[in-house]
Amino acid sequence: MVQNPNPDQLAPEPNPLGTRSATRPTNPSKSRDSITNMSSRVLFRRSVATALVASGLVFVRPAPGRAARAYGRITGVVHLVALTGTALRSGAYPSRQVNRKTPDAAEIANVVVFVKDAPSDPGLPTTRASISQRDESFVPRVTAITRGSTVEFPNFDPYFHNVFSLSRVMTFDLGRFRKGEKRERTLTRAGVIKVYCHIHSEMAATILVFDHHLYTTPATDGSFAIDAVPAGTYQLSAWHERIGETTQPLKVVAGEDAGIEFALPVVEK
Ligand SMILES: [Cu+2]
Repeated sequence: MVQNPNPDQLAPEPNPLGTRSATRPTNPSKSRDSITNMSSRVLFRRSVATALVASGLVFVRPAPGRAARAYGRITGVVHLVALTGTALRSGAYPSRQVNRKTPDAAEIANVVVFVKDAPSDPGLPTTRASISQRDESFVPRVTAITRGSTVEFPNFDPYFHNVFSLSRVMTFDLGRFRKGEKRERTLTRAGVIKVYCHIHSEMAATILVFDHHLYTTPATDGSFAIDAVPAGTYQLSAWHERIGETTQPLKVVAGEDAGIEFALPVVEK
C-alpha cells in the first residue's frame, strides 16, 4: 500500500461559505493548520453570520427562551450525482474501502445534513458512538454526534492500530492498542475532527461534532428529516467527506415541512 506522508490530504477542506468545492484541486502545500482552521470555522455561527451579512442575506433567528416556541420540520433528499469521466485524484479514494455492490448506499453514509446556523443548545444530550478499526479502515468513515459525546475505537484487526487527531478543535493521541482492545475519547468541542492511525497512514475518519441536534445522516435512499426545528430562516448544509459542504437557504415555518433537495457531485470510483 502507498504510505501517504500527510494524511490531511486524503480529504478536501470543508468550505466555510458553503459553496461546492468538488472541482477545487487539493493544494499539497496547504498546511494542516490551515485545513483544520477552515474546518473548525464551518460550525461556528459567528463566521456564518459574518458571511451572510457580507453577502447581503438576512436571516431570522427565533428568540431564545420563548415559552411557546414554534417548530417545523425539514425534509429532503440528497442525490449523489456521478460525474462520468471526471478524473480521480490519486490516493483520495482508497477503492478497497468501497462496497462495489451498493456504491450509492455506501457513499450516502458519508453524508451529513445539518442546519449550519442553528442556535447552540445548552441542554444537549450526549451519546456514545463507535468507530471500528477493521480491515485497516475506520468504520464508519463519517460520524456525527453531539458535543460532549464519547466515541470509542475498538480494534478488530489482528495487529496494532492507533488513533490520533491534529484537528484544530481537538488534538489527541490514544496510543497503540491490539485486537480486542479499545480506546475512547470524549469530544468536548463542536467542529470537524479528523482522526488517523500512525501505523496505517491511509486510515482516516471524520467526526462532526455539533452543539445542537439539528443534523442527520440520510437513509440509504438519500431521504432525511430533521425534526423540532425552531421556525426561522436558515442555511442548510449537506456535507460529504470528499467534496465538502453544499449549502442552501431554507425557511422553516411552524407546523409545516420545509422541503429541500441536494445534488452532490460525487465522482465515480
Ligand atoms: Cu492502523
